[in-house]
Amino acid sequence: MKTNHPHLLKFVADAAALCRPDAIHWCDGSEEENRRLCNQAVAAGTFIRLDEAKRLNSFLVMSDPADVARVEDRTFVCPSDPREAGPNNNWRDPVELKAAMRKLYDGCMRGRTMYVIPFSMGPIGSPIAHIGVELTDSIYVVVNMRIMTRIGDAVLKALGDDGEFVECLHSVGAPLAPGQQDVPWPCNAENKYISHFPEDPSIWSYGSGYGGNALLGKKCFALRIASTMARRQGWMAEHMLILGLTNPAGEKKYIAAAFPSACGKTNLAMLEPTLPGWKAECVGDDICWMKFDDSGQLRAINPEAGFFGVAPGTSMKSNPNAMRTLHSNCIYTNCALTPDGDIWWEDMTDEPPAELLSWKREKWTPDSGVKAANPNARYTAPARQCPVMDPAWEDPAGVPISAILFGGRRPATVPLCFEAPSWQYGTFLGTIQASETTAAAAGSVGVLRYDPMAMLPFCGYNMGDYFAHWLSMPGRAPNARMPRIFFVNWFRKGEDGRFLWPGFGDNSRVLKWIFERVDGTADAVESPIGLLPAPGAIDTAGLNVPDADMAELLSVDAGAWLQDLPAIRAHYAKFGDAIPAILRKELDDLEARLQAAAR
Ligand code: OXD
Ligand code: MN
Repeated sequence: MKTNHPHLLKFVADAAALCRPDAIHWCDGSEEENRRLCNQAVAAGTFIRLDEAKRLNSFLVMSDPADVARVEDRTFVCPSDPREAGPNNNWRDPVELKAAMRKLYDGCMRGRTMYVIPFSMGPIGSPIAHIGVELTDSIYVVVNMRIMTRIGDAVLKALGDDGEFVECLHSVGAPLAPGQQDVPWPCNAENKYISHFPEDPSIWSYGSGYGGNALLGKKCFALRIASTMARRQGWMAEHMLILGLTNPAGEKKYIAAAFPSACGKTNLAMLEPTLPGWKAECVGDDICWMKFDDSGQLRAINPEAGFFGVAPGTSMKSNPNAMRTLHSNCIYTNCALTPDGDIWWEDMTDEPPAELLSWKREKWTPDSGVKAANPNARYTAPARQCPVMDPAWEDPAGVPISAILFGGRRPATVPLCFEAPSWQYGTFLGTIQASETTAAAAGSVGVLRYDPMAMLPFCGYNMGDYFAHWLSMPGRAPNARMPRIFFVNWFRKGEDGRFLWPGFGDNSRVLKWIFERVDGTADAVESPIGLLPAPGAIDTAGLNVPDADMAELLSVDAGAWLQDLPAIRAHYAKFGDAIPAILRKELDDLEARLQAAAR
């Protein structure tokens, strides 16, 4: 046995007694182990090995069509008191839910192996990192966790005999009778549960093998459970990318940005600035943990070690650095297969291949009239392969954060960028962040949904209390220096339906303004919603955006904002008394300023 950790040994023994796997395997995280598991998954028909010359050591997996996205309606947050979970979460009584789930787990790993995955969220040993242990009956989960986190013996060593860890139990919920032939993607589509017990803390996931439902380090631990730990301990667990930006003089600042799912976080995290002399480097594309250092500076780590990126739409045009990350050692989920053993997804190339095997394992041609890849198809890629990783991305001390960005997909109303004059108002802006929904979660696409701080599906407690936690942060450390807060919207459209802003690498122009605002060298003008870039303050040299579009991008239509207010008030009303009074006052003040401007 590699550990004497009594709590860990009991966790494994109890889970084994309940789930009754045929075997237990403690993952060491080695290359050899990974190779063996991938070969096993190929033999089982779960993984398809891609052409080695094109994508070395890489595999395609096609899931059950009933298991392709996070299932928010089957996601439960279960503190003893439902008020703690808040209206943003599905609450179940923890005692009752555990009893119901124990029945499902009873014998659920028969005919399978239970893998024990010790994992670290964040560089092993970092004061900002935390450890979890996931038990799973899915090889897909092991192989993906190995890319997305740091797993194996080194983590067990860091845990020692009494280190704290989050218990994560996962099963696809598909036991095998003796001699029963397995299917390529076992799952239990009718009985999915993604359950969080913050008071333990533990995560119990059942029935789904898909990404965010099954790779429990990601949304379940690093956001839902970690947000409850962060609240208690005075730090922040956020749904944010982290990037480092260096100006032509060689000065560097780190920026974190919270955008709802599939709003281009990965593209921004790996952006190639179009502005000469500016450099952007990636620390992380999805999750950001921030703690104060002794000087009161908020420092951030990316708790993950890989990217679980949305594949469709990723191309040499939209995100060349993501494409350059995908040469080897990746897992592709629900992408299409080319006849020569490569993968493809919509918009990867201008011209689709003449023939493909679709993610549904059906013959596909451009005339098929359906998508070749699932809209939520994913690549799992080691972060270290990304050519623009920041030199400090694995620094255990984290990187100092100078600015936080909020944003979403807003075809109208919200300008290209503006700044909050205070942490309090910036927090308020985060609470009223909204975006059009996308395919990252099951449900309808293209509907405006309020997604405060991009955390609506990921906050592990009452969001009203989460807002209060944000407001409390400046008081959580002596000499706290809070990052400046900005709001951005790359998705503004003209009346003719065209995007007004080119986006992608040109977003560096907005980042430059933000960088210089933090430095105190860029100009801004006051408006009812915050500080807008002064005319000419955004560097548009060499950019082909007509002046009229630029003016529209940087204008505030008070009437349009006023039209949003009833929806914002309805959004606040859902949280009742939990909304801090300070934020209600910010909303009233905003309304008064907008009314004055509209007069
Ligand atoms: C993700 C998401 O998968 O936010 O990152 O849905
Ligand atoms: Mn995300």
